[in-house]
Amino acid sequence: MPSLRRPTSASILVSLLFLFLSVFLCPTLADGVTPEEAKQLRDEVREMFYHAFNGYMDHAFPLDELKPQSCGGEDSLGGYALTLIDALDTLALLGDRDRFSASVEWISKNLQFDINKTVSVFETTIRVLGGLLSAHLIASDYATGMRIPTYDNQLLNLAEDLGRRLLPAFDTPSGIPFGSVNLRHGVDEHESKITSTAGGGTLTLEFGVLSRLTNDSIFEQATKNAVRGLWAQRSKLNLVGAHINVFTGEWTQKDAGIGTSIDSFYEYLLKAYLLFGDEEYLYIFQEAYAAAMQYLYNDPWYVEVNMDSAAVVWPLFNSLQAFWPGLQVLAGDIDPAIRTHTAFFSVWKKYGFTPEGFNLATFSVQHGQRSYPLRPELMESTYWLYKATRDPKYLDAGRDMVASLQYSARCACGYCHIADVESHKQEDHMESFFLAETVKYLWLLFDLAVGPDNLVDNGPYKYIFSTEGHLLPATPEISLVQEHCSYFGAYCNTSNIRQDVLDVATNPRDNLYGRVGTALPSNSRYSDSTPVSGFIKGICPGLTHGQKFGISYISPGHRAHEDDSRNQGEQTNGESHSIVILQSQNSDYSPSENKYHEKLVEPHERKQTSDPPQI
Ligand code: DMJ
Repeated sequence: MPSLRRPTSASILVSLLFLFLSVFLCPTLADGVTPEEAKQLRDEVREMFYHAFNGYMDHAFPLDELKPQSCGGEDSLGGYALTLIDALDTLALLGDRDRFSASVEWISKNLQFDINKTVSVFETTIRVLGGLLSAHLIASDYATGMRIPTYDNQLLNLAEDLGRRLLPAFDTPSGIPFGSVNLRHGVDEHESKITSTAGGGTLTLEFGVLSRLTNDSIFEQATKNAVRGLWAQRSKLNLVGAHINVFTGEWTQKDAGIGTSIDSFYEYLLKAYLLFGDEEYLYIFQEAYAAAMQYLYNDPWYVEVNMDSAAVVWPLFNSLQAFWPGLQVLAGDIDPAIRTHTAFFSVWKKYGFTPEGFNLATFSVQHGQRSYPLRPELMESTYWLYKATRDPKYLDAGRDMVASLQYSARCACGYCHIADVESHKQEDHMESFFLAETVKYLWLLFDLAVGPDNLVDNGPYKYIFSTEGHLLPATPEISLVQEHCSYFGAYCNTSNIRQDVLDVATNPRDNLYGRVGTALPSNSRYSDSTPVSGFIKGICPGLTHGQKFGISYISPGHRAHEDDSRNQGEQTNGESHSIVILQSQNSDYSPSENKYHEKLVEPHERKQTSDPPQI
């Protein structure tokens, strides 16, 4: 029986002392992250980066990846200093001019892709091609503050060479690429014809940027065909499966979900639109996103269902799903993002890490999916939600993640995979994405809290993150004027556009960034009389903040409210969320006929209408 004795004065004194100590001496233990602590955490994350980066450079380089426990290295992808390439733009983001330029110089002199290696098209694209392109765009541009004076497009040349070596993979009847290709000999005779949806549908950003930098549309076209090929095989419910035969178009794995094998397919639909302004991607994203929210979302979790029947097949959280709330922030769908992040973070809190699989029926770690291979997805969503809401609880979450990594994953020469989230047993491996993404998003989170002074949050361009966390800037060269003209039809109509805008718009050498950019191509349908330009997106009067800066999600039921707010002028919450305007779901899209695409990109049609179309 518990004692009911009255407290003695000694015990009261002890309690008061404890209270004093906890309030005045350790404020951060019980409270949220203070600004001073955010600074310390940012610096701690920077130190984490260097512990791992130096460990890689000292013990593994030029092999692909570090074995952080045994302080060795391994060639896990193609044998071309993968971790260094993947870490390049993080070095630049951290302002490490010396290591950034030394690394660019080494890669320029030593890297070559004429090797007899069969590599994953997806991994090579997101890690190597993306890493090279991002570093090229930083190293070649004064505005980034990290320009390398001696740099002469070496990384772009390497990227182009690599891109051409990957192209044979796209030579399939469906346009969906083979999963692997030999960098010297093309596709192996016995190569598997089965590709994952993420593998075939997460190439558009890197290949699109490559096309725009090299003025060769072949890369962009190949990856767009791949997306069209995948989307053409969607089910009646607008769901896609996990694996597909690239010759027959038949799904060999029909489980639809937002995680494993599919995740970044959704991500690149939206981001390709945001970076390139190509509305075909937006349209597909809207349909795919609406279906995901209808059939996969089980507030606040997501399940996997059969793509035809929507019957639940796997009531599982898998750690790759954790990017989704971040994507929802970009899509402006914040409320479900907040709830889902809270749920996903509760799994992290329970174990100190997220296991690869967590069973939602038993609320326990899924058998065989017990590891945490240093994945970045939860950090990524935490950064985006903090950026959108400035709710300090996301800083607290980030602090917990840093604490787990420092306490349980840090090892002799870097950070170790966690083999089992319950025992925290370490494994001797460090994926290159730890430096490309995991640490990058944590650093950005705390830097944002300190008052951002970094390339992404305070730099010269809007940046889109690739799925590997690589920074792809919306420069005039990449976000071509021509594509963004389509915004003209989406949100503005001729009577809405101020005359001064028209005057400026007729001079294609001016652009959103106030510097000379891409001139309209001579064959452009806008090059003669049509006075439109990319920056019209930001200038039509009466647009909401979200409409000016991106896209934002509103359900059809909220349409009236959105119209009201447009009439009442801009309503900002201080942050530039993107807005997806969700369109009616009965589409007549047919990739083979490409009817819908033509409808979307034909601005002349829409220019005539007085109201913004309901897209
Ligand atoms: C990374 O290579 C990318 O984020 C990819 O989209 C998913 N897998 C890893 C990180 O978990």
